[in-house]
Amino acid sequence: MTLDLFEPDAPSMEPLAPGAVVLRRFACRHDAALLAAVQAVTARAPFRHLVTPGGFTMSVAMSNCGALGWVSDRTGYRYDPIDPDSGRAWPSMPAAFAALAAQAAAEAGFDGFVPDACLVNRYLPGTRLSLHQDRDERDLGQPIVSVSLGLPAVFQFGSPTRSDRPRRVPLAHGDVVVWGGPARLNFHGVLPLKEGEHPMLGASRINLTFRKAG
Ligand code: MD3
Ligand code: FE
Repeated sequence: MTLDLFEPDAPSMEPLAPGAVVLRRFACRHDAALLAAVQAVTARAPFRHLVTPGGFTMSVAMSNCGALGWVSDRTGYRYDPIDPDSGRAWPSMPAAFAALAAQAAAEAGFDGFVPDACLVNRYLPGTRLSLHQDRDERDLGQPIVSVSLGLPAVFQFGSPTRSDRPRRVPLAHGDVVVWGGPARLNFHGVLPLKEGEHPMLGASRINLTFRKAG
């Protein structure tokens, strides 16, 4: 039996709420492969700032891979098989992405998770994501797996009611969170990213969210 005290960089599991668990550092040993895959995806589907139905330009820059991609414009939010910027299908989901997402979901008790959409979010210092629910997916019984890479961020984790004050959860490079069950419709967001320098990602944070959208 090895005590955590002797292995501060080892992965660990931290329950957040019923249906939500943080797998600390779960993706660290795959970070180089994941970042190479992000480069390949965003070379074909470059990061862009989407506009909300209300007419605001999002500060997060986004791309997608997989059969479906999440998009927003003046007409609303949707999952679309076509990248509206290129008129072509989104890049396919890299094998390393799908494998990591399925392993993390299984670790959290969701066996057989097969994502068909991966939203790639890029944060630079000052970028934030305001409190929202993820409810555009067809089957809300399916979990969402999120992978944080690069600079640390403060995640806001609320309840299914917008007015409840959210908790602050720090998320660092390699942390993976699985959200499902009773936590699936909880409000959440990301506070403005602080300045900093990450050895692999410089002054940026990348978040991957894996979904079974269709
Ligand atoms: C909690 N992204 O893309 S991932 C998003 O860091 C999004 O880029 C954030 O929220 C980011 O929609 C946070 C964590 C996350 C994703 C889905 C959830 C938390 C969730 C669904 C339900 C509850
Ligand atoms: Fe979200």
